[in-house]
Formats: sequence, C-alpha cells, structure tokens
Amino acid sequence: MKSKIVITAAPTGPIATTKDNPALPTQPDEIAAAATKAYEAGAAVVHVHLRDENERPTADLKIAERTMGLIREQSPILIQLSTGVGLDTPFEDREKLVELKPRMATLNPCSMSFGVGEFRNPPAGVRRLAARMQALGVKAELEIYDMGHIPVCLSLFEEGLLAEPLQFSIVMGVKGGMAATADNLLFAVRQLPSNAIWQAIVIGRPHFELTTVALALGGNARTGMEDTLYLRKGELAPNNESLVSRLAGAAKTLEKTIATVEEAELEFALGVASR
Ligand code: KMH
Ligand code: ZN
Repeated sequence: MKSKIVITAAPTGPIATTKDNPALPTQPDEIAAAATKAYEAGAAVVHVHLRDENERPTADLKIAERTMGLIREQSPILIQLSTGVGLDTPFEDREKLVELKPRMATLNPCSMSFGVGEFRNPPAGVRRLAARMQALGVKAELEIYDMGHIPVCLSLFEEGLLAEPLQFSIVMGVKGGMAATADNLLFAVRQLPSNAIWQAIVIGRPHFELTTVALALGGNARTGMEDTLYLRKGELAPNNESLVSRLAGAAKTLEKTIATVEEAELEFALGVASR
C-alpha cells in the first residue's frame, strides 16, 4: 500500500463564482496567492482554471501566462493547467493552453453531459491534444467521469499517445458522470493498470469522506473550491488552504506521508520542461 501521497489543490474550477463563496480566487493574483498557501499547507500540485475579469472561464493565453508567472514567483508548486477550461470554451481554444508548457495538464477523454451543459471532447481533438502534450513533455492527467472512459484512455496508451506511468483522476459527483460512491470508486480503481497512479476527485457533499476513502485505498488526493465550497454542511470554506490542511490532517491520521514537490515530480515521471 502506498504510504506517500500527493495532494493537488484545485482552488477555482469553472463553475462556482464569488456569489457562491466570496473567498473563491478568480483573478491571477488571487489564484497565485491561493496556490502558495496551498503549497504551504501540503499541496505539491495546483490544478489551475483561469477566469476573465468577469469571472467567466477562459483559455486566454495572456491570463494563463500571467497566472503561471505569478505562481512560479511565489513557490515551487507544480502547475497543472486544466484543458477542461469551461463548458462554453471551444476545444480548439482549450488545447492551445498546453503550448505554455505547464508541467502537467488535464486530458478529458470523452464528450458527456455535464450538469445542464455539454462537455465536448471529440475523439480526433483528444488524440491531437494527447500527441501535442507528449511532444511538449506535458504530463497528462486522465479525467475519468464514467467507467467507459478508462478503456478509451488505455486505447490512447496503446496508440502511443500517453507515457507511463498513466495518471488517472476518478471524478465522481458530476451530473452526467458516475455518482460519488465508494462502490464506484472501487470498481473504477480495479480497472486501472496495476502501475497506474490515481486520485479521486469528489464533487459536492461527500467530498471529504470519499476523498479520505481514496487515500486509505492507496490513492492520491485532491481538494479545493473547485470540488467543494464547504468545509462542512452549512459552513463555507474560508479559503482553499483550510481544505488542503484538513486533507493533510486526514492523510497524517492514516499514517501517510505527504509528498514534496520533488517526490511528486519523481512519482509522475515529469519531463524537464521549465517549471
Ligand atoms: N472539473 C472537474 C469535474 C479539468 O479541469 O480538466 C474535473 C476537472 C477536469 O478538474
Ligand atoms: Zn478542473
């Protein structure tokens, strides 16, 4: 059983606004400050979504560059750009983000309903993006929202579009994907190759308890306001670092050690692209 775990902080996401939680970081300086505090609380990776000045999800390369620059100035935390971006952003704009060479980026393998919206990930675009990420040395995190997404990723690997170790997120709780249950988590993890790295992304109310189940099962863990706006029922999270600290506390209770940035780089076999 894995004893060292990587914590990823997801401070913003594409959906919530400051109306939902006034502490949500949306602007480049706010996202960078949240990343730094998350690093200090134990996160080795920050999963970054960008917003414009009106808080709308964006794939604007200038905003991305500015955000990445500010994060890098403040801490060594590994930057994982979301190529999911937001439901209204065309795939062709989303894929350009990897040209900025973050150390890691998400790869969403399939199209699906996503709440009341549509998440468009056409097979040809996914293959083009996977190939480009590999050429640029950007490590793919494979987002699994339903069981059928796993064999699609394994096909991408067989086609030479992904490098080992494969890194999966089992995403639960999105309407249109699998529900957030321990049964679904276990079933999904059993389908992964034995040398795969994985974490749970649990959206909504069971966020903390099911993320902790994933930790106990040997997964990595992600938390942040992208996944839950609340510390507990009725209590909004005052910031992202409180969510990271709580998760780090659960990991320590389970006698896991928390990976440093250097240890995470080794686990994910990251390329030597500049931070
Ligand atoms: N928003 C989560 C449901 C991405 O940004 O590419 C999954 C996610 C994927 O974080
Ligand atoms: Zn995301």
